Amino acid sequence: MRVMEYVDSHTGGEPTRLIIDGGPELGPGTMAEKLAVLRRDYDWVRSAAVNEPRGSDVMVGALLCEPNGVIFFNNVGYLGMCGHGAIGVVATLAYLGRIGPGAHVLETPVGAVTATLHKDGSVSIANVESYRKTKGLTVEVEGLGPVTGDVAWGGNWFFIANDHGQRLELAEVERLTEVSWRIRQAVNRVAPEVDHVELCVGNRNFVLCPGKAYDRSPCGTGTSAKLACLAADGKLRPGEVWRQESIVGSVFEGTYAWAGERVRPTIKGRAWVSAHGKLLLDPADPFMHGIRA
Ligand code: PYC
Repeated sequence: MRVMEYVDSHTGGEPTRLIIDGGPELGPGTMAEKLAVLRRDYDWVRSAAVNEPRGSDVMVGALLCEPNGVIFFNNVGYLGMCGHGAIGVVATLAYLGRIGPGAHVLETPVGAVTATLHKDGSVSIANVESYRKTKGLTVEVEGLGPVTGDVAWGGNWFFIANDHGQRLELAEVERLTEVSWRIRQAVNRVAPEVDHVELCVGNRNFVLCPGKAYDRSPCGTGTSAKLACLAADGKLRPGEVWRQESIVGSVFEGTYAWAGERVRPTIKGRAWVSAHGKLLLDPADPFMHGIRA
């Protein structure tokens, strides 16, 4: 029986499952190299931890790589960075008594981020440098017509659209999911790197993640990409607070500082630890490695 100890948390409603013991040994090397080993040799760990029957499509997993590395993943693959997940990791490490208030560096496959645990339990993530790659890309979306948006990097790749004609209400998530999925397919014909779609109305957003689950949190990397676009358009000053609200009503506060032509976003939010347990992987269980499409 293989046993993996985990702690679950949620950040603004979006879950993070951090594997704290029993994960694979990924060897020496950079976090990008460790991710390559995880993907090549131990993808079943990802699937066992987040896919049904032990997880669900909504679950974002994180593998702690001692001393301070973390690799994020989901139902279909791996994430470069994950803002809500990083906040969840910090809340979990605090719950375990491994860290206290102050600044802590987390290494991710796309760069180091600095996480500050505040005394009130909230967490600020100084994210990787973010930027807008393409302004005003118009794609023809099946059943919807032309949709225009920006392609931007915030630790993951986003297509961010403001003029999409959708109501951003929780009651509409099925339609928003379907529409965003079609937008992504259209965008991927010209921008294959994009794997998150972010629909905005003012400060509110709906983010569709790579595996077709929507982000219950305001999406930390999505907020970072949005900040990069606001900065590029001169619509938000450095240090000015942007309150990004998710489709379930949770909020991240974002600010940025210029870093050359890119921005360094800081995202503030709070996570709550919700479970602490052991995943039991019995080799006789036909779904030991989770249900994979
Ligand atoms: O918070 O960056 C984020 C995120 C990415 C995917 C789900 N959440």
